[in-house]
Amino acid sequence: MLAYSAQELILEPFAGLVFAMTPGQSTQLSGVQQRLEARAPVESLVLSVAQRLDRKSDAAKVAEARPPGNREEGGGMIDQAMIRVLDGERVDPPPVWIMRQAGRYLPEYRELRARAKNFLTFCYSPALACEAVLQPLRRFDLDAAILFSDILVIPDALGRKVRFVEGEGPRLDPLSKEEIWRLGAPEDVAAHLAPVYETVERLRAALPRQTPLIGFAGGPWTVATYMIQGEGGEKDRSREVAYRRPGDVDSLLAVLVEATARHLAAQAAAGADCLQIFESWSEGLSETLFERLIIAPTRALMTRLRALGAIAPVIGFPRGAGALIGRYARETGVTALGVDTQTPASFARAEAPQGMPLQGNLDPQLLVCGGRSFEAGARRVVEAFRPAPHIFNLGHGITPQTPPEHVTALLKAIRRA
Ligand code: 1CP
Repeated sequence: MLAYSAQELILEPFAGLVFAMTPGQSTQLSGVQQRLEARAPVESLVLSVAQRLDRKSDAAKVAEARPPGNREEGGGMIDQAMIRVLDGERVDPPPVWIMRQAGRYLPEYRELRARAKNFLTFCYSPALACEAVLQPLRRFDLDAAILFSDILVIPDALGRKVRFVEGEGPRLDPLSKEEIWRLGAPEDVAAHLAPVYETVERLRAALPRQTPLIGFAGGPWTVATYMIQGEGGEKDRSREVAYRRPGDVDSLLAVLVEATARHLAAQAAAGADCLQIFESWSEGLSETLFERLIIAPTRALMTRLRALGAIAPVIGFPRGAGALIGRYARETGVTALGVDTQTPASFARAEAPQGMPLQGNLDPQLLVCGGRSFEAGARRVVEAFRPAPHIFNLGHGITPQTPPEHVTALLKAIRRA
């Protein structure tokens, strides 16, 4: 583990990139910096970074081989409807996946979960994690699979203690001021998370080619709130810390940007077809804080991800961002915008850049209820996003109370819309 001290840590906002560097770890990044200074062509920069980071060269090669919207393999085109939408095409009926589609609402998931010692062991067991991903796909005709993992594997990989309390959710030891400077090196997270990439590789081999695999990570601020408070929720404490100790929080975000970029790039290199950033705690921020804690770190994350050679489309999901979703959509560099339950589709369409793919946003509680009004609600969502390129989803994750047969009814309703 690498120890940061306040004197050693330099925050280097350079050409839109934010790097956390210590003298000991700066060799790799200073090479990038030198190339930028020498104004090397962007492609050669991307390739040289890619070649030096194991697996990344694969992603760079895919960049040349993959025509937009499709993967080419053995001379044949692989048509993935969701990837076509992410490339800007309107597809009718829209492709569908469901946030948290693997999980506690499925009895077979609960049975599988009981087999693992704890939740993180589950996430780091490729056989169990693959099974969790495939369970909802066996039941439902979904248009995408999502990796089974969690946003809190990043704090775990950075050396923080993460535990999942039955019925309560995740708990971490709140990060003290001093501990912010003693986190593990963000460059090392991919080694710790190797079992996750093995899961991605196995899934890509197991899934039908037309089913895209979604990789994911938490947004830097969302993960930071768990690390600062020890539990979820953009509660008052994280905001207070952001005001009182801006240097500490900005440093934490810089470490998370680097760690998350590497984690997402490794998922793409292992075979993830697209990526989602879950910024689940975007709510309750003033415009000034939103700019500092969400927009700037996400923009740095996107820049870094692309510099690492990952070309996969990225869905940004700033849940609770409200009136600020337009700034998020325009300024972070994400490919597509995830829209939460309370945001009207018409507002998202007006605020996002023309033609940006949108994802969302049926109320998960309506899916719990089922029945006629739910089917009409699902069709209304489809209509409301027209004519934008649209991926149908819930406005947040499916809840454990949802009867699985309501998902079957949902797919039917959308495909009749
Ligand atoms: O014991 C269990 O089974 C715990 C339930 C559970 C599951 C199924 C947790 C704990 N995480 C997961 C998997 C998970 N987490 C996935 C893959 C499953 C899928 O989507 O099919 C994903 C994408 C996540 C992402 C995640 N974890 C988010 C972002 C999405 C969201 O809901 O906003 C967040 C905030 C977390 C933290 C977390 N992990 C687990 C829970 C219950 C929570 C949320 C708790 C809270 O509200 O603070």
